[in-house]
Amino acid sequence: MELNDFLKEKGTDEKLSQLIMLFSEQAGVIKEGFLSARGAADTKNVYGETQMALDKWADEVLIDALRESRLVRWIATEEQPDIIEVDGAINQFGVTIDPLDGSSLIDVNLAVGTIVGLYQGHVLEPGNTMVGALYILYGPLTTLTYTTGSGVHEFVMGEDGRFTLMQENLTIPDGKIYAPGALRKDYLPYHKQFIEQLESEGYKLRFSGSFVADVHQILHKGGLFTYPAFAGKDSGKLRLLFEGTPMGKMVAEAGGAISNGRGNLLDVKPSSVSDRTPIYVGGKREIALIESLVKGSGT
Ligand code: P6P
Repeated sequence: MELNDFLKEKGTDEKLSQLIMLFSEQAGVIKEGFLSARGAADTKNVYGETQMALDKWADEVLIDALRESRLVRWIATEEQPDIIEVDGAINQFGVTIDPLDGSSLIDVNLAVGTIVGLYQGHVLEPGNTMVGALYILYGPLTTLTYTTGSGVHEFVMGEDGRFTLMQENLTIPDGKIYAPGALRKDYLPYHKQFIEQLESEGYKLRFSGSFVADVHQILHKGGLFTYPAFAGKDSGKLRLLFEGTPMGKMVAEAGGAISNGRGNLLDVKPSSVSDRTPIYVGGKREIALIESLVKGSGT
């Protein structure tokens, strides 16, 4: 079944369906760009990171498409310093976008992706207010996974650029994969104890450097992704709005959970678009373990 027909069959809000379809239509455009707009650009984003030409290009493609459609009122992206308000918006949706998460991996042909958070209004709200989330993963297959609060569903892009259903009502299984970001030498004591506990239980390390790809693997095979707070960086590395919240919404809808170590990350209200956060995302068992270790550590 094609994505559009599936959205209709599920009785998805018409305007929200149009927005999801818009992103699905950009997937082919971005994928084609991988062969042309490569190599680092000469600019830096708000985080001081060199912007890959592809990051900037994909950001512009998505922003232009959203502006032209007028389907959203607010657009926040990881590549833009400020939230964009769309002139003449016909809906009140807000979207948060990481246009190409893991983009530095394109040069070594590893999977990267576009991460999108969908809000009924402004985007500086807790993740549990989202009306949905989606990500497009550019790997051996190009897939689109979305939720609008009624299950998590995965589609695969065909030669014609259209997405057909691959898996409905995806749920995170029990599994023993862990994706540990940050340097071991910088682990805080409770985090070191957590990682050692997982390793003692036989968890296998799978970390690619692309958050969206690593979380996708854990969504399908079980386990946990973490990019924690670490020595000198209480907020860790990853972005709350563009990485943690949308992928956390997805995993939570699939029966997992996301935490900053102290509690549900989806309860956190962002203070700005550039907020960073420690992230633990995956199975509820692993999340309960880290939260108990943090609580017991008194930090
Ligand atoms: P490190 C990519 O730059 C990213 O934001 C995430 O996709 C990924 O999980 C993380 O950073 C990788 O960080 O420090 O291992 O390079």
